[in-house]
Amino acid sequence: MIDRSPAVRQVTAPGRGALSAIAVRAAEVADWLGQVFEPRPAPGNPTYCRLFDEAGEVIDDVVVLLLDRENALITLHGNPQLVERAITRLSARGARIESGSIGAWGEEDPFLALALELSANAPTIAGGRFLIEQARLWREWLRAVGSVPPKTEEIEDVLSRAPAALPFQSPRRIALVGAPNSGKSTLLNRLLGWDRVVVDPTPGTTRDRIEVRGVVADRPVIWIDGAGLRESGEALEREGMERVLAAARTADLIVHLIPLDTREAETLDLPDRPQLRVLSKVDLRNNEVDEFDVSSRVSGTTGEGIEGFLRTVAERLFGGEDLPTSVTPFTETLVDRLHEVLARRRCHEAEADLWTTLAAPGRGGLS
Ligand SMILES: Nc1nc2c(ncn2[C@@H]2O[C@H](COP(=O)(O)OP(=O)(O)O)[C@@H](O)[C@H]2O)c(=O)[nH]1
Ligand SMILES: [Mg+2]
Repeated sequence: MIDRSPAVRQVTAPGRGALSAIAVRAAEVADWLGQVFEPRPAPGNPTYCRLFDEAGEVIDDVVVLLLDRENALITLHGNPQLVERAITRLSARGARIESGSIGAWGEEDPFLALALELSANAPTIAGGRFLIEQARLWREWLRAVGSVPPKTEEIEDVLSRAPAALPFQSPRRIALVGAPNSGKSTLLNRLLGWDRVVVDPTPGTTRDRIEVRGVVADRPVIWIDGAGLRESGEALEREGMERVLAAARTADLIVHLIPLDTREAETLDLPDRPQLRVLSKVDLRNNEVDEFDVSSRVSGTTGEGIEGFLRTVAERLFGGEDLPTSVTPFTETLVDRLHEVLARRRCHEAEADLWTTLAAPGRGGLS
């Protein structure tokens, strides 16, 4: 006999991740969750809720998705202590704690299993919610495709959104480059919201290469900081410059900082990668600001221009800040599958089997 008493289990791998997911099963799960979450989760779209402890204190802001009348999925921040508190709280309300990872979820719904797996990379709840919503959109799209294959333009349209979602699978790498003292480390600390890197007026302070995870428009990114680039410099500094250039050669975006106080836009011999020229230290403003041909103007010291800078970065890397609300490929495999369909069409070959595999890819067939 199936045990119908409430049960809870962690579905993302235990340990560090930006987000975690907990599955809950109970008869009339919305009512059951309504005892500890506010507002009460509603069917349909994922609901933003707060989880309270016995004392009425907030444990975490979470997203609750009701999968059906009995099953719900809760996405919360990934801190293991929060996850433990949430599970303890639910078990105190009578839920059995089950073990096991995604398990059955993967067989029932490979898109949801994939979205959950990737949601551990999502740096914000909105990012996690986007992925879980994508699982539903893909399921619906593929159901419709089962009867009428989409037009080529529709597939191309879906593919055009891929840059908005692929960073959840592989975070984009952004290299901060510029002369020594151009304000790279100050900008990075500002972007991260804490003093991760040493800042000093002595040129050449940052020597080793630093790679650190950050967030741009709800997507995970990796910021790369290191030695400033200049002609002279001792051996140790030159070694540092080599490391920065090596990272820049494979970066998805190079951010070239040109400090306002140098009074001349330097030309650096940078690797041939997508590039943004950014004027830095704009708080030292004078009348010459408009002489520079740049995409953004920032001050790491005052924070001026940071929002515009992040918007520009999001446009270059993701096609904009907004997370798409229609079906979007969120893994390379999904992109490849759709390209295969288009290739078959060009050769006038049958494509039905590709859609069948896409709709029922089996465990791990999508990642
Ligand atoms: N006024 C002003 N000073 C800045 C700004 N950014 C950095 N600095 C100063 O410039 C010096 C070098 O900054 P740092 O971030 O270490 O530059 P890096 O060598 O490119 O990493 C330090 O003295 C910083 O305080 C800024 O936006 N405005
Ligand atoms: Mg530095």
